[in-house]
Amino acid sequence: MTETTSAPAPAVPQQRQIVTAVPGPKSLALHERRTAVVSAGVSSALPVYIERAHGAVLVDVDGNRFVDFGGGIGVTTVGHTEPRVVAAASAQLADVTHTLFTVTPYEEYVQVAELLARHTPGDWAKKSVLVNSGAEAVENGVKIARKHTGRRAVAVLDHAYHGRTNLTMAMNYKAHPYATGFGPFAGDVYHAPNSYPYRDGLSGDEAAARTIGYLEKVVGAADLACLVVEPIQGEGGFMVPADGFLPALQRWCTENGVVMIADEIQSGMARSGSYFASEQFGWEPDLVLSAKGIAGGLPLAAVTGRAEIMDASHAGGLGGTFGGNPVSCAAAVAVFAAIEEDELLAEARRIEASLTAGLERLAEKHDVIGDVRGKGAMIAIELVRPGTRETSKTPYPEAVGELVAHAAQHGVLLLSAGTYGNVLRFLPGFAVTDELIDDALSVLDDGLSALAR
Ligand code: PLZ
Repeated sequence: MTETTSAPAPAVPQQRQIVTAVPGPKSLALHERRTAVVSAGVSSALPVYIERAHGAVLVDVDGNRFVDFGGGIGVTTVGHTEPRVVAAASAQLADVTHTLFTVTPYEEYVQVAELLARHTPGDWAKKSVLVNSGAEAVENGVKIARKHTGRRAVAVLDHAYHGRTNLTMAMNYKAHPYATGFGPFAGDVYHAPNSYPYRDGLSGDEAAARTIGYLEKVVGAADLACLVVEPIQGEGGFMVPADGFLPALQRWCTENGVVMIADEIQSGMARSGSYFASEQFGWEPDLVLSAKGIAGGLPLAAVTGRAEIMDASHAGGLGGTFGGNPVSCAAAVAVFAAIEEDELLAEARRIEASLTAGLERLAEKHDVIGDVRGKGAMIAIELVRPGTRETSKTPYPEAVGELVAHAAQHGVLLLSAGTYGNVLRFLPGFAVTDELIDDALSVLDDGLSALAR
């Protein structure tokens, strides 16, 4: 709806409150209109239509308030409608909305590249290209690595998720729902074993040896352009790799002239408690991919890395109409400033401490919680069938479905994840207080008790 006046938006109380059925009547009416005109291929996890959002809370058209543990899948890390982000983007919108950097450039793009050079891991000269989406960053990272190495093959890890474009569909682990029926797919993509301590029990060195063994035998280092890895796998289920796994892979890549790329699209931009999660594993990637949280909700993504690799492309080889849009860039500059001013890395660690302590308490009580894992504001539980926690660890996806639905009915927005659909993930923005976390965990506790019945 178009607002013609600029009356201040009403405050959004930072508490959950459910006043209608979920979805409510206005959401149901909108859903009917949507179903007539929006492709059935686009689904919605929770079809409540959101009218306003601030901090940690979403308000739907029926006046229900949800405490948001999804953040639009890890995007609104600095909080919904963060005032500095809104102000910077609004001012930029009025100054210059678009020119296309590859036609006539502007300072905000350069500022974002400077900030990325400063905050991505590694103490070397770095350059960036800005694009629109995570998948586009992955595509460009692969293009750049291929151009730099003159090699063809791309390797990824089992349980990975990298996007929905043609190349990235081939890079994902799960066929369904991402790829089924959408082929033919890009070739020369190889899926190597990952590190999944909860299920493989391997040390970092053992897991790395297994991955490297696969790459050497099945792909051959001489043909491998890049290895693309999420330091903490996102859609796959928040697998935190065993210590030493990522640095061992980087060493092997460096020795073999392979570009190692960190897909930090979900784990980056302060979410994990450091600017980029790679740092926490002692990994300094050749290239880093950012998106999601970088611009506080506006579309922006980046490939950043070693200057000599980033400069491999001929002039004109990289670009795109909307890549590095000035409004998104201005928002990103404000996001970086908010991270510094509000010491948000410490906030991410606070959230990690509250969430993991609370979830571990729930795990003592409910034996369907097989594992509690993650870093910063990126924490998950993996659910296993009753009585299998000490034995087969049999995935329990139905529990995740029931818990997500239970939470939504009580005003808590949670997301599922996991190759087996049995992971419940928490991706809150930093505006979530310890009180809101405890409150959400009490809702989850009730949901877990209801499962057992
Ligand atoms: N790499 C690690 O998490 C996006 C997908 C939402 P885009 N994850 C959320 C959906 O169902 O489409 C993601 C990611 C990692 C790449 C991507 C892709 O980023 O901005 O969605 O293209």
